Amino acid sequence: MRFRALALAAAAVISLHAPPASAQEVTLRAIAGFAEQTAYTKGFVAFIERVNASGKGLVKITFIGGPKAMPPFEVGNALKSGVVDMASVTGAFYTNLMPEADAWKLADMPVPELRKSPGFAYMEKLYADKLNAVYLSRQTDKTPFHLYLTKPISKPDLTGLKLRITPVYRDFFAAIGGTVVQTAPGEVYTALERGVVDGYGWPVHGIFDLGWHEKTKYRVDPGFYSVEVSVLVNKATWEKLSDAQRKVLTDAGRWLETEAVDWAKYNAEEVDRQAKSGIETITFSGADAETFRAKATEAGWAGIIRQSPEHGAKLKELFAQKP
Ligand code: 173
Repeated sequence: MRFRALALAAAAVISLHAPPASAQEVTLRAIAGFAEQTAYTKGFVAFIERVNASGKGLVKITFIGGPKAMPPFEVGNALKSGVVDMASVTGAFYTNLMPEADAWKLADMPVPELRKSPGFAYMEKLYADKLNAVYLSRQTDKTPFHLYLTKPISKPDLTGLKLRITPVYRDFFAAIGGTVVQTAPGEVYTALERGVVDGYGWPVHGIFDLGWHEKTKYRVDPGFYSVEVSVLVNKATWEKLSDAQRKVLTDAGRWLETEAVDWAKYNAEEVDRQAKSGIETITFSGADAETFRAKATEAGWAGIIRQSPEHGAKLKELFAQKP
């Protein structure tokens, strides 16, 4: 992996010295934090194709690849340092650099509204300051996370269970008694197969893309939080672009944000597909459902504020304000 990072850095240096394809055309190098068969990376590739078509002669994006090219938890570093110019990634993968990014999960607003909210502007500034990045496009909307299990539970209590997590789920699952172990998505299948974990956190959609349905027995309802996957651009790269080049990226970013995928429809299809493949639903209702969701929110904010007291408290206040 270290060798790959070096190879990427070397390629970045070489590309600086290569003659440009045309006087104005700039080539940007893009990486994805999720595997190529996921809806996120498929959407990102569609965005890249759109940029390459509409930006001909102005801007071209080269897609380097997903987690096979770079471990997901290193994408933030690569973007911040400029080893890559652009990334499709979720905040949970770069909390080492910007713990506040994990707070997107707690913004309970549809994306078009969120974009106009005061919390969004505050986050944009944190991206510039902490990740040296420009926030271009939010890929996901209207999507909750869920707890998936290989063993049944009857109440919101994970005592005795070992769960695969990322920072998204850590404080919540621990708050309701779970033992947590962090892994990249690429290690979940093996962890389930070997019985190293009894379950995992993941969005309502996507488990078929990675084959996890084969090892999953239950989905716990209700879901919690909002799934965030976004396209980010290195700030120095962005600042070197002309207005016309930025417009190509911004327009394609808006398309990806609002038109490319109907997430509500995709999610409903995935729930259906899970049921058909034999995954049972464990549904909490009444007080149990309320406890489950309230603990998620409470533990989620407590975790953000613990890691970033000042910005965390501010984001909690701002994400409660609609535009
Ligand atoms: O890996 C994860 O479970 C995770 O944090 C995540 C975040 C956004 C979309 C999909 C997964």
